[in-house]
Amino acid sequence: MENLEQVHLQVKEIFYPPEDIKKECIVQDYESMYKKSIENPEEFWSEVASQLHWFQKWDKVLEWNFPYAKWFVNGKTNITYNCLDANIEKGRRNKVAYISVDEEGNEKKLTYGELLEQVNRLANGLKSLGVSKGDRVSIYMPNTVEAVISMLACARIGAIHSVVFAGFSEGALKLRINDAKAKVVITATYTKRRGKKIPLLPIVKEAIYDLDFVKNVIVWDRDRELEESEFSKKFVSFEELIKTSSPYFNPEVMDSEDPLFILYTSGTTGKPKGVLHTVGGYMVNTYLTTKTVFNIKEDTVYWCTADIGWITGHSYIVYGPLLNGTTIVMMEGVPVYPHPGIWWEYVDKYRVNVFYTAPTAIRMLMRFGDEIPAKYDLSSLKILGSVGEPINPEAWLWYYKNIGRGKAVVVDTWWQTETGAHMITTLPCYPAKPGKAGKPLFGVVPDIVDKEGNSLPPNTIGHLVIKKPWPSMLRTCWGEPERYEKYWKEIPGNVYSAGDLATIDEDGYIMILGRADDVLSVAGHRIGNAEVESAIIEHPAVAEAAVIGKPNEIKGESIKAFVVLKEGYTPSAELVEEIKETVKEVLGAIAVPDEIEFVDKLPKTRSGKIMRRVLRAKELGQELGDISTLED
Ligand code: 6R9
Repeated sequence: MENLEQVHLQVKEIFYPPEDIKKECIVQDYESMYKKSIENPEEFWSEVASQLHWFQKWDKVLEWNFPYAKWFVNGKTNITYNCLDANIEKGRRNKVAYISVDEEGNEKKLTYGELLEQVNRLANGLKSLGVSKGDRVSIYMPNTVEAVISMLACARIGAIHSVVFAGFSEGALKLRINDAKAKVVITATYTKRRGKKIPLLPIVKEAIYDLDFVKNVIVWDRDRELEESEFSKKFVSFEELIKTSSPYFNPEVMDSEDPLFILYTSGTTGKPKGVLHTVGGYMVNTYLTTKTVFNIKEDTVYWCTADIGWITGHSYIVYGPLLNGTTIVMMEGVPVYPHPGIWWEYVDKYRVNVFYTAPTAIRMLMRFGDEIPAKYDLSSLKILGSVGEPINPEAWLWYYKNIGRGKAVVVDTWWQTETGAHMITTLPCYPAKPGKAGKPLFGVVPDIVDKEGNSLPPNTIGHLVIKKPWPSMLRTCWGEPERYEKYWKEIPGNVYSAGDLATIDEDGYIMILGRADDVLSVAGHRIGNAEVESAIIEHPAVAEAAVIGKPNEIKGESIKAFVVLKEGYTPSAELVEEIKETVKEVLGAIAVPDEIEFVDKLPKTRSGKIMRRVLRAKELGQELGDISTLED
């Protein structure tokens, strides 16, 4: 199996949490708390959910009608009540909720009181445009607090938000707006990257020009550069809407199982899946995991470097930390601009205690040398999180030594868009093993199985499955229930199949090795092989394409495409550039292949399926494996 080399790379050392951190841990006794969550889930989850505000208490914790789950049945709440009003009731009105910074050191601070007011105003604004409960709103925004306000305003009125990463191009954006049939799109004139303005509004205009169901576009005119004439009945100003709407709004009473958001993620086909999360279970589990994994205290300063366009941004920049009343740093920009110490400069400046990032960023920053972080006072750090892809022991150790200075713990959190919240991770109260994510979180029952669903012995590579429903699980795929059911039917035994390969050791630590299916992980971003292939085929010269991932030191994987041209076309450097440009237009820069090779034909099965596995093995000089189904 691929990735086996990683198994041999593992560090044998075990890292115990420093005494002062261990003493402060919210969870002291993981084993007994975990045991309770499995043996007595009703009681366990009731206790957790009771720490939050409900307009009406649930009748039953779980109704499991395979493969459909209802959590906190008949409970009524609003997640924004818990994110905002409840914090104010607890005396946090003047506590800073967000410090939203850009690359140039410009910051915008918003207290819980101010955030509530802004959210209420935009909620009223959305209502005035005719948006109501159940309507979809697409959000295509920079990674700033304005994006958070947009998400919360939707949740406040019960509209379903669908955030689209602002790095996606108009093709990807259009597909998502169209699939969700969004009534309104919220966007900004631009986002900033490496000191440059990257326009967003023109992309939205192009994406929606023939989508009649989009009634309004709300535009945050960041530099007030738009002419009067650019606003119309359709295009409304974000700032005006906020300014002219009332600051009071009674949150919509939501059923626990009402939808909260859709987030599109890559699967094995060309079309991304609209993962749907609902209010109650997602709220309870993002609250609990943020609190216990990051050990949130009243004075914790927390920074997650993700983008709100991904699930990590949803659960751990917005909902989880707000539900815990935390002070949250968020940044617009890249980790190396204006200099490769910018993150550490901000950790130092804001005295960040919890820092949560991706292995690809760590590997990139490592390359600039140990002297860069050494210039800053990073002594405030207590917990260092990792997410998005396996963290190789080398990067783990660098993070631990050069950022945590041996005085902070590293938590490697495995989870997915579909799981909504952390599933497997080390907790700060028990020792970590570099390269291994750790043990299951509360209520999570994982197993490593073969394709037939048989449990495998320790240290054997198999498929990672989850055997019981959990509160923040996806409820369906938007408009495609059969794709949802596939997660539970892929492997026999009524288990959720994560699509990852993993092993478990004799101490119960799980190590994730990577995807088992045709999904790439490029710089921690999930990209479907088929998605890139369909984008390549949009180029008029291309007859067929196959895409594989190649190991890459920094990005985890890089994309290589094999392309068959149509009759009459000859390979050229210009064609390579044109094809790359096509992918950039259709999907966005993150999906552009690093390498394109022209070939005469692609290896296929007799039924005509492209065997990417064969291409990959050939490319990497590995054994071809079973090729008995190969056509010729
Ligand atoms: C949260 C997020 C999910 C896929 C997942 C796996 C990989 C995420 C990981 C990890 C190893 C970790 N993944 N965290 N692999 N160790 N700590 O990334 O969601 O974008 O849906 O990706 O990412 O392959 O299946 P998402």
